[in-house]
Formats: sequence, structure tokens, C-alpha cells
Amino acid sequence: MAKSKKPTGDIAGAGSVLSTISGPSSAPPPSDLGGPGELEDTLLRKVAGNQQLAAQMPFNADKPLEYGDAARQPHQGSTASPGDPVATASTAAEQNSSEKLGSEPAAGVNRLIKPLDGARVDSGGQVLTTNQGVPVADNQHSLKVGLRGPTTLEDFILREKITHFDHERIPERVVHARGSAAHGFFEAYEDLQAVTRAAPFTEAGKITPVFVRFSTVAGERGSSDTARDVRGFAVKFYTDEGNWDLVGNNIPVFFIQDAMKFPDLAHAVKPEPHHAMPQASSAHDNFWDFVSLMPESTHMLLWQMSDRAIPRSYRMMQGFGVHTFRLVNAAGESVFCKFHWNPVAGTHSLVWDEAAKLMGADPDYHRRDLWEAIEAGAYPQWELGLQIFTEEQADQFEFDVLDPTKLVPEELVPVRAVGRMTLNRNPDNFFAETEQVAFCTAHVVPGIDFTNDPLLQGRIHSYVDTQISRLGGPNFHEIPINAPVAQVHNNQRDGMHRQAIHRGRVNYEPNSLAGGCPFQAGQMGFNSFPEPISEDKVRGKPEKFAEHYAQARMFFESQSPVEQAHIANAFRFELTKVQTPAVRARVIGNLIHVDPMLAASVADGLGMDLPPPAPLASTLPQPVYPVSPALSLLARPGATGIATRRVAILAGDGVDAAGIDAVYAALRGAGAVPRIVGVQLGARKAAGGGRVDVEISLEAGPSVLYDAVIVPDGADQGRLALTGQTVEFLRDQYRHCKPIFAWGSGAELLAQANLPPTLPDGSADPGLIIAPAADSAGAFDAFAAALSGHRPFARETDPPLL
Ligand code: HDE
Repeated sequence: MAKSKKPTGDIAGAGSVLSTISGPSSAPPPSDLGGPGELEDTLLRKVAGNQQLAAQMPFNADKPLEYGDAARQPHQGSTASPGDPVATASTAAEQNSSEKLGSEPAAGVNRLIKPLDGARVDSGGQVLTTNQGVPVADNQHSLKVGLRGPTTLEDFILREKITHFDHERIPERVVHARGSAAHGFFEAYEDLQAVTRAAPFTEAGKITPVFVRFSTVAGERGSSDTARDVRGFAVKFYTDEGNWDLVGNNIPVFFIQDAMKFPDLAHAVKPEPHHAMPQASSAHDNFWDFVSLMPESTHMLLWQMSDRAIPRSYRMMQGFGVHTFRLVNAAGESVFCKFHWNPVAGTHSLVWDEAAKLMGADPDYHRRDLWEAIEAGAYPQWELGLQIFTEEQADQFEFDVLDPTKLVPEELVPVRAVGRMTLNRNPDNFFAETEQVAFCTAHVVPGIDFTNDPLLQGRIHSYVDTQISRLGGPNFHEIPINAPVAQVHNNQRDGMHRQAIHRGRVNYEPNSLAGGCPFQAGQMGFNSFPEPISEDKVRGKPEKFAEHYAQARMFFESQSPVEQAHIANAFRFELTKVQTPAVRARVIGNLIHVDPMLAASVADGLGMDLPPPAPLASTLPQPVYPVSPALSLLARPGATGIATRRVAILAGDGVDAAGIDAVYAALRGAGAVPRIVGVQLGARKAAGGGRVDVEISLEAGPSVLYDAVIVPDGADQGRLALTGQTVEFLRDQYRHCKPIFAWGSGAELLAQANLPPTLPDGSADPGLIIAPAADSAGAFDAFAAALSGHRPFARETDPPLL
């Protein structure tokens, strides 16, 4: 029985404090509850403190500020401070602690906000348990009635394990399902507060953590990385003012001009609904049927048919915010902005035949490349560039900056480098991080705002919405990878899988019972740019949106001849797969407006007569854009030389081991990744008695996995020379325009594979480096120079010679 305690003060009304309904009208609270328990004192302090807090707000002082001109400048919400922290607690019993409850009341903080290491699990030295923490005695067998008898329903351990397994998949992303991601940071070069108050740009050297996911668009989660497709380039900045998601692509324009058409576009490009084919490819009738009826997609199609859509690596592609955004400074002044990510490694691509073969040889090619580069410390980097322009400048442009099928040429508005992003850590767990990360264009921070681009406007809705079914409810922001580093405080409480346990009784605003908290931020919060608009409510597009071809023409004219040829070939390939001649004709009818020679070449490649040009939708004069050199992939050779480039060194019995050792060391010294490739694993007897260990076989590591090949002296001897795989390997290296370095009798192997010793016009092939047996070291620099130049395309013919 509890010890009795003498009341020390006035206990009138104590019964009301001990109840959860009703109480005296205006009597002061008791000074003692008169009972035996110590907790009673805390309860009294809580109830009295709550009354005292509420009384500090006799009315809503902020109400008049919600109307008229006063509302234009949002005010900070009024608050009152509890004299006693227990006043805002949920329960007076919060002082009772346990190993589960912890002992600290969480006044004024959100304890869910913590670094990811607070969620990381390592089971080293730990016993296996159920999800309830019960140690599992036997993880080999289900519980049976006799060794040969049936399994019991009682086996909660088996059932828990299988039930979890049964539910381990979540819906894949409806687009961009296939992707890979990494952690890193963004470092600002300078203070940009003159144009934006956005947190990552407030001072030079400021570091903001990021998580970046790259993806293809059309393929399903298990599809191949090297499909011809647009690549997603989504960056989550964990800023100190909340999360900012810049959800971009590796192409600066888009197919459509209005969110209303996005489901049609996605349906058209995804596998056709009747037989679910083809996987991860736009080369089918539905896609080309749709886009040929949507001439505004022509500009994007030129990019998609270019080598941009088959990047060599995620690390070697640009990223773009696509839409025109607004930057807003602390004074509320706004400018327009386009976002660019420029890779430090330069922009480099595969060739189509190589990309197609890679889909079989290594469907994880880009995922592996990103993972391996980061594991090796060759951290991928991009410079963030801004094209900043005013609304008045935008009014002078020949295109509408709200039209996402148009870009702002760099010659018109230069790109200003404002910071650098480095990816320096792979995720711990693919599902928890890469799969569960939720990028949303609605995630902006003060200083970044939207424009009325009708595609962007629809996206603001779509991304939050899709996460609700993909991640199972409205609390996806609490999943560790999605949680901001900034504090999160609001009155949202319930919903599936809620993690946070809120202290206190208040889940509404305005309130006085929590001293007005959390209070509205006013000027320091996100405040939408007050763009004046006076228009009719309509469905439609502005007139300038009707011009569909001039920028496609600019893009095509800005490409090198090789890039132009690849574009024509890609159209030919995709339209060959199409089965409906009328669809092919419509595509070419649009291409005539881009470049008649391109249209003629594609028509010729399809064995068709040139159809009539598509009628123009615009009656306005056609803009004429100067060539924009920045649009060619060749404009960005990169600053990392041969680092991370994969080089095969063919080795069989009788090869020059000393020569191999020297180039191997030279390649590693420059950060490249050599691999000794042979018929099968095992030691090969080198010339002069040494040995060379094969690292991967021709079968497991075919040609497409490497950026270049080295054929040492002696490689023409023995089994290596006799196998069809070697010939295929060398021919693919040649056909995919990769540098080839041979010394001594290695050159014989090239001849055996019938590689042409010169370019088709008889001149020297800059990608073919042949050295005498004694001078492999002397020729290495020439090889490294060819490799850092990516591909000697001068060798290429259509159709290929080999
Ligand atoms: Fe997306 N897009 N999109 N998109 N998008 C999604 O969101 C959508 C558009 C982009 O790595 C979805 O979480 C609409 C343009 C990337 O997780 C979905 C419209 C650009 C990613 C969605 C567009 C993009 C997505 C699917 C037209 C380039 C992957 C799953 C109004 C600027 C993000 C998800 C990641 C993903 C909708 C157009 C880029 C359904 C409605 C333009 C990089 O919400």
C-alpha cells in the first residue's frame, strides 16, 4: 500500500486535475493534489502549466494578418513559452523511463532527424532472431509432427520468415524503374545570395549532402542498362532548410509540352499492352505512332536518336533540370534559371552495336561502372552550371521559356559554374536507399521556385502522388533515405507506417495549448513568388509553342558528321523495327523540316520514297538559330584522361610478360583499369620463362566490356590465336572504334582477324598503335592519348567493314 502524505497546500479542485473531463470555472488550480504519489506533483505542474500557457494567448493575434495586403508578406506565427517543459508533454508519466522508452523528454526536437548511421544495422557477433527479437534456435527446419509428418500452423517462425518474403517487393516506378544511386556532396563555389537565398548557395565552400539516382525511363526494374533511352538524373540535396530535389534528365528538353500528355507518352513508349513487348526500347510502332503525331517531340527525338541516349557511363553524361525554374533572393526578387550538370569526366557514349551487345554481356553495365568507380575512389564529379536570365530577356527570345521542348542556347545565355558535386559513397543497401528514395519535383526550398511551364506544373503533383502507392502511404518522408537533415515539425500524425511519436496533445494550428507551436515561419519560410497573373481560365498552349523544328535543326546542325551519321542510323534502326509504313512516313515527314538530307538518308535506309513534309502548326516566321557547338558531345572531352578506362590485355602462352607488366603498371599509374584476358583462367607461360595470370576469360569478359585492347608480342601464338572468340574480340574492338595497341608479333593477330591496317581512304588509323617488339613502352603515350580521346571514329563506315 502507498504511503500516505499530508497535503501541504490547497487541494480544492484536485479531483478535476486527476480527471480528463471538466473542471471548475475560474478557480485557481490547487497547489497540491493531496494524494500519496510523487507523479501527482508532475501532473499538477502539467495541468497548471498548460492553463498558464493557454492563458498567454487570450485571442488569435495573427488573424488580422491573414487578409488583404497584410497577407502578401506572410507573418511569423505568435508563440508563447511554457514556463515548465512538462506543460506540453503528452503524459505526466513521461518521467518514467525504461530501456525501451529512453529517459529524455524530446522537448523542441524531432529525434527521427539523425544521420543515416542511426538507422544502419550490422549483425556481426549477433544471434539470429525473429523480427520480434526472439532468438531462433533452428533456422534449418520448419516445425513438423514427426520427422516425416506435416508442418504445424503453430510455426510462427517459419510463417514470419515466409510472410516477410512474400511481401518483399514494392511496385516499381511507373517510369524510371531501372536505376542506380550514390551518396555524395555538393560544394558551392561562391555566395549566390544576390540571386537566390537557396540554402546550398549561401556561402562559398558550403557543403550540402546529396543522394543521386540515375535511371533509364522505359525499361522495367530488371531491364538492361544500355538500352537506347533518356537517362534520369535525379539529385536530392539535403539542405539545412529542407530537401530540394532537382529531378532532371541527361537531355535538356522533353517530348511533350503539357502534363496532360504524359500518361499517353509513357503508355506509348512502354512495352505494348497486348503482348508486353518490347522491353526497354522505343523501337516499336506505338511509340513512333504517338510521337509522329506529336511534332513537338521532334527536338527531343533528335537527342534521343543521338549518342546521348547510349552513354558510356552515368559518370560521363550531362544532367539538366529541363524546365525553366525561378531563383528568388531574400528581398523577394526573382530571375529565371536553367540547371546544368557538366561531368568532369567529359561526355562520352557507346556506339549502338556495342550497346546492343552489352545488353547481353553485362545488363548491369552502368550500375557496375558507377559502383566500381566509387569503390576504387575515382569519385565521379559534375559541375553545376546555371543559366540565369530575367523575365525581360526571356520575353525577347524567339521561343517561350515555358516550353520544355526548347532549350536556351548557351551562346544566348552563358552557363555559370556555381559548384561541384562529388559522389563518394555507394549505398549500404539497394532496397533501403536506391529503391525507397522518393524524388519529388514538389520538394523545393526557399530560394527555388517554379515557373508556369505546364509540364512542370503537372510534375509537382505526380511525384508525391506516385510515392503513396509505391512506398505504401503518406509517411514515406520518414524512411531514412528520404528524411531531411533539417528539423521536421508539423501537425501531421497518422497514416500507414508512422514512425514519429509526437509528444504533447496538440496536432492543430492555431493552438494555445502548445504555446502556438509549431508556428508558421513567415518571411523565413517558403514563400511562393507572387507572380501577377490576369488571364482567362483556358485549356490550350501559347502561340510560340507551335514552332516545332527550329531547335531540332539547331541541334542537328551542331553535331559533328559522325554524330549526325549516328542519328540517321538510329532513326533507320528504330523505324525498321516499326511495322506500319504510314508511321514511318509520318516520322520522316517531320524530319524533312529538321534537315532534308537527314530525312532523305533515313527514307533511303528504309527503302522508301521521301514522303511530303508534315504541315507546319505555326504561321509565325521560323526562328533561325546559329550553330551551338556546346550541343556536340565532342565539346566536352573531360579532364580525367584515361582514368577509370577499362583496357583488355590479351594474353596466351608465349606473350611478352615484361612488356605486359610495364603497360599494366603504366595504366594503373594513370588510374586506368587493365585486365589480362585469355582463353581461360590460369597461368600462361610467357616468352622467356615467366608467367602471366589470366584475370578473366574471353567468354566471361567479351570485347564490349573494355574501352581499348592491347595485343602484346607473342599473342599470335597458341590457343589465343586459334579461337573464334579472339577474332570476334578484336573485330568488335575495331568495329566499335576503340584504340588498339599491338607490339611485336601482336600485330600479326590483328592481321589474322582481318583488321584493316589503315583507314578506308588509305591514311593512317589514329586509333591503331603498332610498335616494334622492343618499343612497347615508347608507344604507350600514343596509346594513352588515343584512349583519352575516347573513340577514333574516322575508322567507322556504314555498313561496317567487319
Ligand atoms: Fe518524371 N516521373 N514525369 N520526368 N521522372 C517519375 O516518379 C512525371 C519528366 C524523371 O530516380 C515518377 O518516383 C510526369 C520530365 C526522373 O526516382 C512519376 C511528367 C523529367 C525520374 C513521374 C514527367 C522527368 C522520374 C515515376 C510530365 C526530366 C526518376 C516514379 C508532367 C526533367 C526519379 C517516381 C528517380 C520519375 C511523373 C516528366 C524526370 C510517375 C507526370 C520532364 C529522373 O511521378
